[in-house]
Amino acid sequence: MHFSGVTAALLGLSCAASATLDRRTYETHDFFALHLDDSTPPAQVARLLGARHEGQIGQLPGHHKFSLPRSQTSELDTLLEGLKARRKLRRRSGGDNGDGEEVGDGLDGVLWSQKLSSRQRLVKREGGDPSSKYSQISPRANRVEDAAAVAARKQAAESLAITDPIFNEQWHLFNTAELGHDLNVTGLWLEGITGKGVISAIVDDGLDMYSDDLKPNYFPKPRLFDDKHGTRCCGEIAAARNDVCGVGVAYDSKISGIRILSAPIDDADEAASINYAYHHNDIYSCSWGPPDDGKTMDAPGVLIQRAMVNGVQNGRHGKGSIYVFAAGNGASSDDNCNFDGYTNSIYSITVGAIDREGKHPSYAESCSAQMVVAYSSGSGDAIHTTDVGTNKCYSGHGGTSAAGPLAVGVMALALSIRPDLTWRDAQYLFMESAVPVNEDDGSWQVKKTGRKFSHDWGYGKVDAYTLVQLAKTWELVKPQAWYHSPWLRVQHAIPQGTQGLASSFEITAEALKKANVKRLEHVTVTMNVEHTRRGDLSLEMRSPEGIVSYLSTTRRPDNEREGYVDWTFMSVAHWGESGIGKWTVIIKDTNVNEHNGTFTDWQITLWGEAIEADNQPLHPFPDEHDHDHAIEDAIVATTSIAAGPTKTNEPSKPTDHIDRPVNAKPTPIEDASKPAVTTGTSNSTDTTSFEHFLPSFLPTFGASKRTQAWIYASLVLIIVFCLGLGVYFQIQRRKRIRNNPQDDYEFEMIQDEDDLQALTELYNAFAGESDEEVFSDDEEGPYQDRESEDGQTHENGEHPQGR
Ligand SMILES: *C1O[C@H](CO)[C@@H](O)[C@H](O)[C@H]1NC(C)=O
Ligand SMILES: *[C@@H]1O[C@H](CO)[C@@H](O)[C@H](O)[C@H]1NC(C)=O
Ligand SMILES: *[C@@H]1O[C@H](CO)[C@@H](O)[C@H](O)[C@H]1NC(C)=O
Repeated sequence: MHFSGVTAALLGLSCAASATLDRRTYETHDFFALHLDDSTPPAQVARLLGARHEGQIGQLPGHHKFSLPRSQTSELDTLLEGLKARRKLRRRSGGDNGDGEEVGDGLDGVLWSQKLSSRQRLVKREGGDPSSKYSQISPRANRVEDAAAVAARKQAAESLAITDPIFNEQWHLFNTAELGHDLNVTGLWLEGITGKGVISAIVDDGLDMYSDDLKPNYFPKPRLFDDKHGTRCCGEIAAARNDVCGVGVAYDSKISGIRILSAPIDDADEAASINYAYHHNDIYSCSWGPPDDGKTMDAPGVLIQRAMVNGVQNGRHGKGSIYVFAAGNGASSDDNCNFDGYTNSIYSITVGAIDREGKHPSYAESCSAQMVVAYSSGSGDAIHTTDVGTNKCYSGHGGTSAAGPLAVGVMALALSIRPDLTWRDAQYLFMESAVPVNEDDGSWQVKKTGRKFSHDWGYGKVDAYTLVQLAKTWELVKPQAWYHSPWLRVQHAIPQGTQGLASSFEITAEALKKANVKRLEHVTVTMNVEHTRRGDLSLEMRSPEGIVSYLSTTRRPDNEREGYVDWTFMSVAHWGESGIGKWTVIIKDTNVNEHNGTFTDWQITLWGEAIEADNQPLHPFPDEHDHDHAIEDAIVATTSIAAGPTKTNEPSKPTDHIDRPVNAKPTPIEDASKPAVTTGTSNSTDTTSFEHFLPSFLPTFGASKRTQAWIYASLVLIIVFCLGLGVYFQIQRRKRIRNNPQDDYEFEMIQDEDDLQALTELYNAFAGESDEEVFSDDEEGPYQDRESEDGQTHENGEHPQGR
């Protein structure tokens, strides 16, 4: 597996490629994704559309990628519009199960469609280059080491035969200066718990297979010039115990690299990546996300959301893939991890940062979705780990990027002794074992269970020893159950200033029992707010138990002229509560200015552990229509103007928490002021907008206003769709006659060095399967997961320029 192996690999690639390669890129082609029902073969659809079937999308059953030459863009757009319109129609006439009318043209089995686009949407949560602000460390020279601790570390290293040259610099593993500020992991190693048999996938910019520190624990992928970030993250998790650099937290565990950050990719590539080899990869370490600029509010698309649900439901043979995400580095730009659809997903474990002196680093974002913190840069030091190069180390790894992989390493240790833990057990273990820090900084709320939660620290810092001891005897939790409230209608202007607009909903014991929910885990709130400046808004949620989640905070850079559109916020702060009683959300517009808005409606979902494990179904895959609702169907929520505590945006420093509520008894919202709007649950108060929906000369069919609306909208859609499809097939027919199939990019050959280079990256980059094969001389063997292989290439549309 050295140089000759790699050469052979490249040759192998180019040979294999001559048969399957086509350099279809976004420059020459459009790509689209379809979800097909079981009875609709993708080949048939491809034939019908004159498109090329590019293959199944990762592990998503029934989801396929297709391509068409760029010259047919407008026809493709027409087609996709038509498919959408027709599904809308069927949903209305026959419900979600698609029992509506069929057109019978062979496309009735298309359940979902989306045009794909290739872009570089995600950023690393650390500048990968040495000029990064997280790497600019002015080392503190005057740290005083504790003699007894130094002796204890020496003894541990000797017992464990650790001779790695920078082990003594790895304060995050054993801190001899700030005692207790480390992962507390050496006791586990002494018990022989080192991560054997567990594989962590680093979803990043690739990693360096030539590093002598990673090679022993590594599923090979060729190295690329910008793969420093992934390499450093890998080193933290699984750097080998040898004479190179330091050791990883789980130094006998394995790592694999899934490369997504080096070039533009589309949602299908990303979906495939996070399900890649998902029976083998146990943990997916993700130190990236949408830009942390304090103005981006971005969530993964439906395809990626589905892949995540697919991962937790089917990965690891049904135990569930464990996704760990870095919380984000945007705190100094007022960013908050609830504006990021990856970190605020219930399927991910969000890890923030704490520095070696126990302080909250200025970059580290806070939010109600943050579960724990782990060590990273700050107070004049950073994480010391492996770097790109055969024997190269790095002492400036930082940002929340560096914190996430430490939590991954700890979970790898736990899984090595308890491979049966589910994705939710992993979350419980982090939460139950986390150690609260800086408990008097005013950021902590105490729950009835005695457990404490802080938006800055989550449930506390990760302690490897405590977590793994707990894992040893951990009783697996019952399946996940959930309760969705109805949509709750507010439709009221948001006052400016310190007063907020409060809206409440009562959840009864019966409702939760009926939903099979025993106790809470995550709580999500989806909401619609219209506002002319999003950054002015802040949102808090109060549980029946009086625990407050700050779901969103004000953001100075966020000038977006819209409020929250079907955005789902998440909180882990209510974990363990019963959920029974009144839930209140309070939205505020604390910037008194010309920008104002209206709180339209909201929906709350309580996720938790099932009462009865039997008969609890899995949650359906997310759908683009999950939040569809007519405002008339929303029940009118109890709404009032409330004073109440405010967390707008305070920089995340412990000293900034003085005016934060600490275990404060909740301000009685109703008492705070007079009720401003309606109280009650009537649902027919405001139908005037619909009275005038139809011009009077049109027949009403004696149906209700809403039904009339559906009927007319449906008719329009049918007409549009039929026209569109007609045009499309007409054009297709002409194309097929005109085009010689040989010209259709089926077998474009590699022209030169540059193409070969691009090819290598292409195969390596996006969960490509083929390189596993060519590297199979590795003694660990390649992944054996061949179940869903379909020989597809993972096209990423990247342009080799500038690399
Ligand atoms: C909503 O309206 C319908 C029909 O007007 C009525 O039967 C139902 O009880 C109402 N629901 C509520 C919650 O008031
Ligand atoms: C760290 O682990 C040891 C066992 O090795 C345990 O006794 C100790 O309490 C832990 N230290 C802290 C600070 O939690
Ligand atoms: C916002 O302000 C404008 C101008 O002062 C006013 O006309 C409008 O009614 C306000 N809208 C809301 C929702 O408060």
